[in-house]
Amino acid sequence: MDILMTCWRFFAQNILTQPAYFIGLIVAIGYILLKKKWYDVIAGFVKAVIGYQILLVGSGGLVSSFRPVLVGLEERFNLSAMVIDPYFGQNAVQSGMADPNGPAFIAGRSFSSVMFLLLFAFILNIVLVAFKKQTKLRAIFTTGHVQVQQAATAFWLILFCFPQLNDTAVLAVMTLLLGLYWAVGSNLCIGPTQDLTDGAGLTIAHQQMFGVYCASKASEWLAKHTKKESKRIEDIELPGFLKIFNENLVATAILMTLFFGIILLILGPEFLSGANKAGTKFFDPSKQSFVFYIMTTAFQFAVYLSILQLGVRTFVTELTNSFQGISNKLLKGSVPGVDCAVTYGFGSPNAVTLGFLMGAAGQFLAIALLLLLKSPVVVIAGFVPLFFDNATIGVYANNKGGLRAVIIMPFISGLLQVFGSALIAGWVGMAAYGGYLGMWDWAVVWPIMTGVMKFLSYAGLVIVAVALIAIPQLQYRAHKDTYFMEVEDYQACKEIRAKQAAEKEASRK
Ligand code: ASC
Repeated sequence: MDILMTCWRFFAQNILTQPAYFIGLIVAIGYILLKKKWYDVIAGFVKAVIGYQILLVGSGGLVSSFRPVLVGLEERFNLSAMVIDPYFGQNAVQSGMADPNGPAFIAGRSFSSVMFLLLFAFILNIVLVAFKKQTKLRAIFTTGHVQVQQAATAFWLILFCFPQLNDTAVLAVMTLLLGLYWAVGSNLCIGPTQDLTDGAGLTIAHQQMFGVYCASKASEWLAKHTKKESKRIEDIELPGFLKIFNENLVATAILMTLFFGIILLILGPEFLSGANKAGTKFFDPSKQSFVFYIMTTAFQFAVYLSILQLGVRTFVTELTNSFQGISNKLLKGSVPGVDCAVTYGFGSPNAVTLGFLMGAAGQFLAIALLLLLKSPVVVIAGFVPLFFDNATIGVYANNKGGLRAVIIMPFISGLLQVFGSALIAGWVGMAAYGGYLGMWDWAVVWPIMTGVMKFLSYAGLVIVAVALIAIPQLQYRAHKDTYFMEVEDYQACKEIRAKQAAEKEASRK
């Protein structure tokens, strides 16, 4: 037993929660099943791991180049409030557990069984997909780092609803709810993702899966029900000098220079060169002029975005090719669920930037409203929801509804992230510990689930679980003939659906 535990812990720590190695392992297993030569297996593993590591450099760079802005806004406006960010959320849960005077349902608890949760949820995920004829679930979740963050928040929310549960019972409820959420959410995004990537054979497994689905559907609806067509960003030919915005690097750099420029100018050179609470020197006037500092910071955004896309390109081809081995031999008709940043390698890169900016507009407006309305919980924007939710929603919105949808959907998402997080974190008492996860699903879907379970107790738990189980069944009902074909043979699925749509259109006329 001890040896088994040690092995599991080793696997969980080094692979399951490290998406780079997890994806690498999946690629290697896929190639082995496809009976590739040993050196091709090694090459595939290396490319997948390095590709993912490049993606991490890109996303890490984006986070750090944005830090002065968030730190600055927080201090300048004298906000002492809750940061919405997965890492702050995780810290808040830990502080709550460690605080003897904290809420009774969480104080003194410990959640040491997170590794078991990941194991059970992983097994549950595989079983649900293995029985896909019955469950209609087709996706395997591979992004362990977000599972750990979500487990921490779910632990708090579930104990808030069911404070009487002992450790084993909590683990059982979490396995059920999180396992279902992961399987159902990533399955929901298969359709929109196949459409976006033209059949790359993957889906997203992250923290805004329901958000992406809703935004895709709403964008589709908008495109169908408005007279004036809105083109996809990549199809818009800008006139005159605006042509330069067709080039992604130029567009990102210029938009970001304006955005950063305004905020960094408001903060001012003194503040950024050390006259802040922590004394952090973001900018060194003896080495660089302030104008060039602003330009460098803004341009870095375009730099890291390009790095991130390079990483995606490096590993996605390997993953798509090798997963054939798994989906043909081990888990028939399944797709891997990957980090949302993978979608930035598809569609228009300008949708990433614009989605982020519109999401930021929504969040900043919502925060201003909280301040004006003297809300007891004030939210501070965190970079991860601000960028990774809204840019992702922007990419999907653009694909289904063009530029107009990219302006609307991430903006609404920004509002929801702030208001939803303020409500739930205030209610369950997490706000007092300075952080909440804050990503779309955790600002919208989980608060609803929490509400149902808090008010209806165990009946609520059953309702939530049944609702989650019903979602893939409803998806299947909508496209019985092509539902499984969507992952098994996307091109054929696309043709059939196009034909059906044309027939429907003709009969309407
Ligand atoms: C998250 C989280 C990250 C980022 C990353 C985006 O939710 O915890 O580190 O998003 O996965 O690529």
